[in-house]
Amino acid sequence: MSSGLYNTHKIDFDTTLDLTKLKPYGDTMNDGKVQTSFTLPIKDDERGEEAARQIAKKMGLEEPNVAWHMPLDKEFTFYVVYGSCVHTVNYEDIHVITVESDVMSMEDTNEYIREHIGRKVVMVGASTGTDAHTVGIDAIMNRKGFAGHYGLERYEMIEAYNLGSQVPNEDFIKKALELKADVLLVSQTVTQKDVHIQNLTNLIELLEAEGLRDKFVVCCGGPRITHELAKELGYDAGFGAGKYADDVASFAVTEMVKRGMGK
Ligand code: B12
Repeated sequence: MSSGLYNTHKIDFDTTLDLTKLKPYGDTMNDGKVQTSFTLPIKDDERGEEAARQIAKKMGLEEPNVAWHMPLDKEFTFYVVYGSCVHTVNYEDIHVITVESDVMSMEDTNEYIREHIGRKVVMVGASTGTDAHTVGIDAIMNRKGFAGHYGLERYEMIEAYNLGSQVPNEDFIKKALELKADVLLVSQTVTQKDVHIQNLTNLIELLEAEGLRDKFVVCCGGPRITHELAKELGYDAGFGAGKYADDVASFAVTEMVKRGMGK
């Protein structure tokens, strides 16, 4: 079964891969193949297909192929286009700021809290400001959790309070004080006109104005949130897609201990 085919492939892979000129991979190294989808506000006919091809070319796709199109309405059409991306990026030059704590399991986090904090940690979460999306904060907090990761309500050593959505920042802070919170968890989904930035900034400004910023570990999350953005806005950490209760719990409890909020 030793496969000459795979060996050859491996050799090609290694010799043609240039990480300073990184491109998408489809079938062969450096072919640049990508699939993209979009909607155009036009009717579904051949002229529309040509418009989709031309748009794809302007997006940097060579030999675009409209693989699928369907009318959404009389004057709106959805397109799926394949093509070869002509652009590259220098992967060697890319550096990102990420959350640095190790991710612990629920059991290990409970044990860590028992050992280093010696009491239950209070975490209060909400989707704040105008944001009505609850699924993200529920994924982090609800007992059943999300995608195989239990939520914070299930952690024996965490008292988790999920305040729901559209919680004004003032009410959020008031409730956090009432509950003697250690950790604040903010979810922001809608990014239209940068409303997430305004909501997130406003919370930090209010905390600072009341001299409360250092009292809490403050984390935010949502599909457009990166750790880098969160830090820029004055948060301790930010968590985006693919992050779960274990990520934020591990970060928050180790941060508490670093800041002397433990035993
Ligand atoms: C469901 C939904 C709704 C529902 C929400 C119902 C509810 N109870 O939540 C309803 C219909 C109400 C809704 C309304 C709107 N929506 Co909406 N909605 C969605 C949809 C389909 C799914 C979002 C979702 O549930 N994702 C699943 C969760 C699990 O993912 P997540 O939020 O990213 O969470 C994960 C991480 O980000 C992270 N996380 C999230 N929060 C936190 C917090 C912390 C502390 C941590 C650690 C981690 C963390 O952990 C989670 C698990 O990994 C998305 C499209 C999509 N497919 O994503 C649009 C979408 C988010 N909505 C959108 C829009 C525009 C709106 C409206 C403005 C539409 C309108 N014109 O009225 C309104 C806004 C209302 C408001 N004031 O907020 C846009 C946002 C676009 C943008 N760039 O801003 C999207 C992307 C759709 C689109 N393509 O246009 N929406």
